[in-house]
Amino acid sequence: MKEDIINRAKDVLDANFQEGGFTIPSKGLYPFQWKWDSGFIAIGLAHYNTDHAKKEIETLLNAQWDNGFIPHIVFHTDDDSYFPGHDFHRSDLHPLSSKKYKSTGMTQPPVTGFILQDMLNIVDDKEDMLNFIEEQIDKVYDNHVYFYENRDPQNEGLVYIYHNWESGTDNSPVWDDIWNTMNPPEYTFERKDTTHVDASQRPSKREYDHYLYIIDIAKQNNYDDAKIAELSPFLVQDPLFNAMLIKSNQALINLYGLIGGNEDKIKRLLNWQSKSIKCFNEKLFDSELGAYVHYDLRNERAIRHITSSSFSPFFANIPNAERAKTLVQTMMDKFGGEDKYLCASFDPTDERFNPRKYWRGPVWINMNWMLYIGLKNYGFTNMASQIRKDSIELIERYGFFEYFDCRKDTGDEKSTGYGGDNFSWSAALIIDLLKG
Ligand code: 2M8
Repeated sequence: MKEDIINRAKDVLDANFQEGGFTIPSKGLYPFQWKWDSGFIAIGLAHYNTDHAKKEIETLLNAQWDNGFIPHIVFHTDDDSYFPGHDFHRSDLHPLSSKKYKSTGMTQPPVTGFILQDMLNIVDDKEDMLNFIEEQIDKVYDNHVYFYENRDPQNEGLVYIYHNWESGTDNSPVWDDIWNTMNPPEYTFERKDTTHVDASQRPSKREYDHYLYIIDIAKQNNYDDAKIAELSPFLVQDPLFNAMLIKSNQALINLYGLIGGNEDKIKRLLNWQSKSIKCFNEKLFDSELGAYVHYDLRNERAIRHITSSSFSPFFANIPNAERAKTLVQTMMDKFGGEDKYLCASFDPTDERFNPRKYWRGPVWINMNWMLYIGLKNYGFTNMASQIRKDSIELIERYGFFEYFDCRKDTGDEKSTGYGGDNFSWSAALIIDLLKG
């Protein structure tokens, strides 16, 4: 059974690998290279095709801008089956954007640092992988410099995102609080996603108006970070994004340690690290909810809802032992129970929860993978095993879908996985969970 899933997962990844040396997340729905997808995909590939794993990361990092920024989508081809495409995003407006690759002018969670370390841990030929890492690591370091120098206006050690697409958790109910502060124009455009996936599983047209409007403001200012910090109606300190940055900081410290030299960089990373972890714990933990929450920097208030991102600090070793216990209790009370698969992406007890709509409730394999590793490292073995078991069961039951209903019994005989099928990171991370 285990070998069968691994073989099927490899088939998914191989079918999604493109001539240009990158892997699309899902055929039809997502025809380009996405930043955090690439990272998760490289982990799966590292288990059986090191060349493709390296290529995946190299291709992504080749599209880096001269200011260290790494975009969220790299448009390697002129495929017009996705909206909004490169002609809407217009990365060329930024003076330091890549001249060679068209991309978006926004980013995604900074996973690449810890991915490099994971790749090293997975492969047999450590020397070869360490050589590769030595070639690439400064690009990832420069990306962290970019974040701390441009995305932290109050010098807190916490970076902001200026768009919900930067979070990776696109239509999370958390963003509803921000949409309530905005009134964007009605855009006229042709949705492409809903030709591949039922509209009930995707964001609404009105949500897309908000998404496009934020990009328009950034474009009017040529994607200038200082202007975005001043003007964007969306400016959020996201626990998931910052946890990924902290996890990647630590990986860079470890990897530079193995490579040798680079004392100045290690010193700078250590400084960011202690400041970031301290502020993360002081500012983003909500003791009444017993969980970490998002902070709306534009409107200077916490967004008090619990999501799977609320538990991502486990992955980056952020909570102390006492707080970790509180966090697990919250997860068990609200997200757990015999009738549910772990871990819903949004609090199932909240009225905004929707079990089948994208990031408003369904289970995502990348989040489960992170939570599994985090909980295991903290010694919450039962909870970690449950998440691993549930992830494998969902894939066995439904296939390599993009997301899943967390209810074990939906009362619907036709119940299935949701979103895109043959979804790359679901395949990649199941390989890692099964081999780990
Ligand atoms: C989803 O986001 C894209 C926009 O970036 C979309 O809906 O068109 C998200 O789930 C995101 O986290 C993911 O990276 C991307 C590709 O899988 O799809």
